[in-house]
Amino acid sequence: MRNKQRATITALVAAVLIMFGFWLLLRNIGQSAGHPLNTLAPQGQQSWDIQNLVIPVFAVAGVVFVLVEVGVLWMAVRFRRNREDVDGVDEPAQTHGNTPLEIGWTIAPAVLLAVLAVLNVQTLLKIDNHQADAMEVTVVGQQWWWEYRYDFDGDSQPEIITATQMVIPARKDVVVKIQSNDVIHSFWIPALNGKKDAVPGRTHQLVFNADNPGIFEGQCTEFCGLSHGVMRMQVKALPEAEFVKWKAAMVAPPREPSTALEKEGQALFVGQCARCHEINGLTPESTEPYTYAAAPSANYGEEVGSSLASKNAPNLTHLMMRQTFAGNLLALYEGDAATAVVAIPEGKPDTNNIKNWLRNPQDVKPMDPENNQGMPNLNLSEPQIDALTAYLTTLKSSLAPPA
Ligand code: HEC
Ligand SMILES: [Cu+2]
Repeated sequence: MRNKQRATITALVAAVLIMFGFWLLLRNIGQSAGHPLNTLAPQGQQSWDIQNLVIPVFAVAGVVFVLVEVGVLWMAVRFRRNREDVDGVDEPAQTHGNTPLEIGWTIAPAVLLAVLAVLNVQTLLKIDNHQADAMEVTVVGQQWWWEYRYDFDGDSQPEIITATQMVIPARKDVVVKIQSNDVIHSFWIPALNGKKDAVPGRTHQLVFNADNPGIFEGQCTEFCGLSHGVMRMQVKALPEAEFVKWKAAMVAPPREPSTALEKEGQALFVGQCARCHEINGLTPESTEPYTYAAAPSANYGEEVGSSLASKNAPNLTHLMMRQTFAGNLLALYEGDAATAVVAIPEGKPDTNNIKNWLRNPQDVKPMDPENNQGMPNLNLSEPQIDALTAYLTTLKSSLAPPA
């Protein structure tokens, strides 16, 4: 009799604890504020499709889990051997060899899994669906930042190359073609879709369709070396008219430097930075700015055709058209301007962040430039850093309103 009471209490306590665990897990459903990588806060068609699969599957699995765990604990306590029990006399009734029971607990899980499999395959097919005329963006993972190439006319020469912040129109299908330049990365914007690996030599596809304009955070989710943990990215979804504005601004050349300091910075850039960074049309090698090597590309300093530019570093043509840099670690603008959902960012450039980066990039982010991974410390003097920063902050579309 003692066992029976103990078993009931144990089972009740277990049930309460398990429910509490589920509550801890699920209380963030739908909350994106303060949880930028919450997988349970969909903001796009595909992530809703996934959510609509996850919740019922989790509910079914949860019920099974609670029944099994509570049952196991209840039985373990209820049918314990008591100290005064006599072996062979006080044993509980044995159910070994109960055929209906065994057939039952074989068939029930099989049926359950078959139903879940059908739902899974349905969802997998659904999230790959897209409009035939959907916009395409090629995403290239690199150690440790993401590059985006937009080829609107389909001639495999992208018209726009940018980094870190991917810009798309909201409420439209966008087909994302994922590649890698070095090792395996994984592209993951949880608010919009699941994750897909970026594998060298392969192209993997995801479809995005953001419910509303907004900025959605992401993180590389395949261990890719030193700075994997800070290899972040963003998707900025704009209202369609704003996206058209962004596109026009991005294909226009950047503003010309005007002050003496900006011109000095440009000259320094040509001498020190252009061997890695492309600025469309700036150096002779980049008069054909879009002959971008297909992944996997050459290493730094290695000759690419007639060009010495490795093009293995972020394209900086329209640096100030993005709102963050260095793998989304640093803001390019002060205050709210860094997160405003606009086609052409406006506001005060965060020159401190840019200067900190130029002073020593490896202070900001661990990198290994000796092995062609990341940006070296160029030991720039403070006046050089000032000039370069003045020049970098001009790198915004000539269509942008003057600062
Ligand atoms: C040896 C190649 C190399 C040289 C030379 C180099 N960089 Fe870089 N730079 C990189 C790489 C690689 C990154 C990407 C680092 C990351 O975020 O992981 C980068 C990132 C940057 C970024 C951030 C871009 C973004 O969108 O995230 C800026 C700005 C930048 N470099 C400016 C400069 C300037 C200015 C110079 C010249 C003084 C320079 N770089 C010289 C390789 C180089
Ligand atoms: Cu990565």
